[in-house]
Amino acid sequence: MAPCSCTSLALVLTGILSAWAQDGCPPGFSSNTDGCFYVSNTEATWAGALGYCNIEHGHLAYIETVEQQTLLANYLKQHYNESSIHVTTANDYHYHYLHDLGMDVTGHTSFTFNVKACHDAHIALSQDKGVDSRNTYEIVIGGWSDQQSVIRDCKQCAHMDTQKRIPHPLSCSQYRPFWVSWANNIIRVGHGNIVGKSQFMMWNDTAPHEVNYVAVATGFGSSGEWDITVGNYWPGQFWLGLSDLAVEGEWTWLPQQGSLNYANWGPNEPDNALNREHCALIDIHRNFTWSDDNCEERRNFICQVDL
Ligand SMILES: [Ca+2]
Ligand SMILES: [Ca+2]
Repeated sequence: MAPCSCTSLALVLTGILSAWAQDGCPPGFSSNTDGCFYVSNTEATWAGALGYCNIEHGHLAYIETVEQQTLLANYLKQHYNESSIHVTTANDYHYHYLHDLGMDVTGHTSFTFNVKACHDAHIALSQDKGVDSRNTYEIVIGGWSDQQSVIRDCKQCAHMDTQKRIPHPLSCSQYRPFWVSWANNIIRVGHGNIVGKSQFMMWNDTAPHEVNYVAVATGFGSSGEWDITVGNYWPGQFWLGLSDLAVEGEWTWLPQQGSLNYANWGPNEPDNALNREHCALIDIHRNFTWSDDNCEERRNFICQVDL
């Protein structure tokens, strides 16, 4: 049995819980003094998110004062939680289920991890418990002597995506950070611990299966140490109703067409990177500051219904 130290942490609650009741709001919305709010744990393009909010006769959230910024940031802090476990895997290609180690991925669509292994870090995303079943995605990072990474549509099956251009993604002596996501039936793998950033493999499964179990393994000459974390929001960046689509650099709250009297942009934002960033989001990973981003990217979002 591999050693396991299991910890669970919830971010500090600093909010004004009593400000959020359920008065007169659509199902799933919480109310505060500014209206009803819905925080998505799914993701959509900016236009898609706006459409979702419109169905509830609302709009993407406005943050027009420092008080509104504080209230929304506190709400996100209160509802964001993550848990972490440590896993040791031997050189035996034996899969260790996170579920058996106290980590449940049900309802999640991603996780992040730091792994120390010379090569051959394997991750299985399975519908049922049993990586030998057909309903398993198998991800290999740093296989083939740490020269190649792949996504397979079952254990040891055909390669659906291959990445050979990043030699030595793993290290025998250092932990390396990665993320894996299966949101919207798209299997994605990236560097770093911010889900959605620095992606290096992707497979859009046209005949997808659910992911209810995650397991990790090493083998083929390598053992491994893993620190694995799941959080409830993916990717933790939330579209706001703020855009400069109409006139570059003129940020406007839509559809109200209010001008920007208060802003909480992060460092060097908005930067209109690649001339393609015309929609604004609030970022849980950047101290709840705002960034401009590509409107076509899929992000979490916050809907607001005015009472
Ligand atoms: Ca822009
Ligand atoms: Ca930007």
